[in-house]
Amino acid sequence: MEEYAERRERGLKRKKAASKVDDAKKNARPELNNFGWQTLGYAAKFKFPPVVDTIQRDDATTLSVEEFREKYEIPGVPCILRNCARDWQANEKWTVERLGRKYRNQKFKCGEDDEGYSVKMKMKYYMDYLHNNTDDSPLYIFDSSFGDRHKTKQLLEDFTVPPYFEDDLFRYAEYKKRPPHRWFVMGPARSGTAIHIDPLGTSAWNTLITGYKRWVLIPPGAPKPLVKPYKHEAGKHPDEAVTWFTYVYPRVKAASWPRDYPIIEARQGPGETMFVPSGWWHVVINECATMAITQNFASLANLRAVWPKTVKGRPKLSKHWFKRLSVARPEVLPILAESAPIRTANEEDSSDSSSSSSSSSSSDEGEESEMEEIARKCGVSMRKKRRLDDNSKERSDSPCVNKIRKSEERK
Ligand SMILES: O=C(O)CCC(=O)C(=O)O
Ligand SMILES: [Fe+2]
Repeated sequence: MEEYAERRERGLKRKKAASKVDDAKKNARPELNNFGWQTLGYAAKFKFPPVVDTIQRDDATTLSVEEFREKYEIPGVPCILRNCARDWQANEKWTVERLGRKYRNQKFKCGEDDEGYSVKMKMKYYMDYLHNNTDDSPLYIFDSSFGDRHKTKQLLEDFTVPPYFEDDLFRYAEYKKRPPHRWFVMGPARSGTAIHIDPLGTSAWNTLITGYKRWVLIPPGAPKPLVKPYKHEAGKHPDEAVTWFTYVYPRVKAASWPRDYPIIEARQGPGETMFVPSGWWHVVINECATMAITQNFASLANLRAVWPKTVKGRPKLSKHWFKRLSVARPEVLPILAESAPIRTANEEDSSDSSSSSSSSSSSDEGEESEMEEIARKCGVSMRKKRRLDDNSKERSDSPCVNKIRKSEERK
């Protein structure tokens, strides 16, 4: 009798997990409702290509910050650093079993719905999914707010930012205003990240704690149509790593691949930290269940790329960041001025029409302060714009930009 009750209990729990997983799947990928999640049979058919590893590796116990800058960051050379994570508690704590148990009732983001809102799942249901799914391209936990939630922020104690990446210039922005910058990443075999360039010209580091990841990196400047699956290949999984490895990987390996864009391949193992420089295309697929931590950052080496993209894509943030940087790191102002996007005549306001050398010229609006002039040269205007009508509201306040911001989270 006892046994029957236990079996019944287990059966009910399974059913509940299955229904929670189903709900998340429906919200995250509604386009698969009719097509199905296992239609392509990848769980049985998808073969990881033979291991090729052409990335440079270096040892964090002997590589100085200055050497890292000279050798990798400034020239924009990807590398894998060993031993950055040697002392991390994550090495003991982040096993699938332990972490799955400790955070079993906490929700993690595993997708986004059509409106751009997070789709979340409790860890205990995701664990069931991680072990049992046979999906072509499984749901992937990619969570940027674990550090802000009371019950999951303890994860922050399990790792530290390696010294090479400490000088993140976005840290000068108010925490709530800065773009999402760190992600807890977990997923089963075949999950991964489709080919992309990280947002806002940032660079990234990605430390793997458990499992193995396959990476392909393609140099900046490679045209999008060259690195993405063709339309007829994309099917129902246009933005999935499995699709890339099925259709595009054979092309990047072929003799016809343009010499201008030599690819780098890597098989990242536990304890290894991948450095992805600004502007590099990259695609990642998990060979088995993996757990990783990744952060994006702005630095002296990539600021020339990050600043103009921030001014254009996040005007309000750029203004705030400019103010903070000019107090905390005034030495970067020449870099901002040098890399500021060129403004079209439409974007110039009347106060801009006077030449920069004649800052003494005054107008009805009053004189331009020295700081205002520097700001203008950096591509931001410190002057309050007069509101003409409702449409004059900052673009970044509109709901559709919120959506863009949300999807920016998935690097
Ligand atoms: O671990 C992954 O899936 C790759 C994530 C990524 O693109 C990154 O860390 O920049
Ligand atoms: Fe990325």
